[in-house]
Amino acid sequence: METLRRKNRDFLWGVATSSYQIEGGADKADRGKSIWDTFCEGKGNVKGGADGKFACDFYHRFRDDLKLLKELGVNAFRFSLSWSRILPEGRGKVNPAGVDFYNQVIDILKSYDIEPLVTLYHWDMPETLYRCGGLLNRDFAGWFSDYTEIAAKAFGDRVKHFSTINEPQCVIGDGLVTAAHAPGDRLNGGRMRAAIHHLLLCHGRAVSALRATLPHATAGFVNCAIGFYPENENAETIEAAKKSTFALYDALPYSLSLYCDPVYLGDYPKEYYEAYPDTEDFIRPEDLREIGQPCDFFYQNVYGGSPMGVKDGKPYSPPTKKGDPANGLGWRVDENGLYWISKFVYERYKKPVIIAENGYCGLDNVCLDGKVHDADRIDYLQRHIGKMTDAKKDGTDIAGYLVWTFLDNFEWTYGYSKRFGLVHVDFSTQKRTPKDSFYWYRDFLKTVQPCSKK
Ligand code: GCO
Repeated sequence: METLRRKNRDFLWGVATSSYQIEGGADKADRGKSIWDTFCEGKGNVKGGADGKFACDFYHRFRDDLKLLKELGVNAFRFSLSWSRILPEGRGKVNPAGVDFYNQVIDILKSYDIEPLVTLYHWDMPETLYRCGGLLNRDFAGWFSDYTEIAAKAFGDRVKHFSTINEPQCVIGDGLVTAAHAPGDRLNGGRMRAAIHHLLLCHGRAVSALRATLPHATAGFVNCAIGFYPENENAETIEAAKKSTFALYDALPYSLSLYCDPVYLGDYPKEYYEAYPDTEDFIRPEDLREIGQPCDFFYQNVYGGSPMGVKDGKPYSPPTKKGDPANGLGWRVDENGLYWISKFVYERYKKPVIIAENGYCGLDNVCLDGKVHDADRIDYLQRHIGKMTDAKKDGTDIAGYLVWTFLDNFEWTYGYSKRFGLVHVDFSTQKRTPKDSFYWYRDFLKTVQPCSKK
């Protein structure tokens, strides 16, 4: 009972955000350009020609926004650092104004008793480093580790939890293979696989830098997955869902085990070497040791789920039914995904899981009464938190849950047309309106968290 109480007290309840999606302040105080700035300039890349130059203007409004965060009652805030705000050229000269901005954010969080969870890389690569070859250049891992060391030294006296890369699946798949995201490349074959390896090396080198600078900090890696789950609880069906979760997908860069096996188990899946013998061209023997050094948490982003069945001994995906619940992006709403993905990754990788993103995209208009009645989001959160509680009861070690996201923001290629926030943002006036889901989460948190010290 004592252990359970201690664990509950330490549980991280929060919200997650990312730098390019909320900060704005793109031209402020010597921030360097990132690949997302450039990508947004490309015609047709982002809906409505939108960009993150102003976004939620968090760069100027963080004091008020963090006050709102305090009112929400979370004990954790996940945000990412803009690498090019700290190092405008990606390496070399540090920008004191960039460091100062994050110092202020972190100080306020600490004064509110909110744990800062820092993501080092949430997709906004400094443009200059991309021009030097980006992830195709093995040196990139060294640049990432230098940047990590700078961040660790600057913020590590107050930040305990760091994660390295957000969603390698999207960094590679969306950014470097399908060209859907910045930088908009179309790599394939060995070049694509070299980029994957270099990204993993970035993670490994960053963990080394963190360990050397901050022996007490925690490190983790943030993944997304489809969330296959068994449509019934027969052992055979469970096995089929698990197998699909960790299979190498035809769309290789979106696989989970491709990245997580090297990071958490010390080597690529066997099938990877079988399918791609050329991989040895860019994997050096010492790399895997560095990539696979112990991490503290497994950060999992989860939005939906996809059932798996077994018919005549063969796995199959039951077709979606007309009218199945979906969010405003058409993503299937299915909380079983969260239960099973956390269980599967916990069983395989044996690290406490942090649900690092879970949220709902809605229409979220401000109504005549001045409020935003986002009942669908409340329902979504209830369903997912409920499943997370079940997973914990059934033995999955879950250490935190973070709603994606705090403020409506720049939703990548959808620009400002899609809303995931607990707080509505009017992008022409920057007015914030907490949605019904904000108040729901606030009231819910009062029931699960002991009163904060402050
Ligand atoms: C991701 C990113 C977020 C997105 C969110 C909704 O997981 O894709 O981390 O930046 O905004 O997922 O699409």
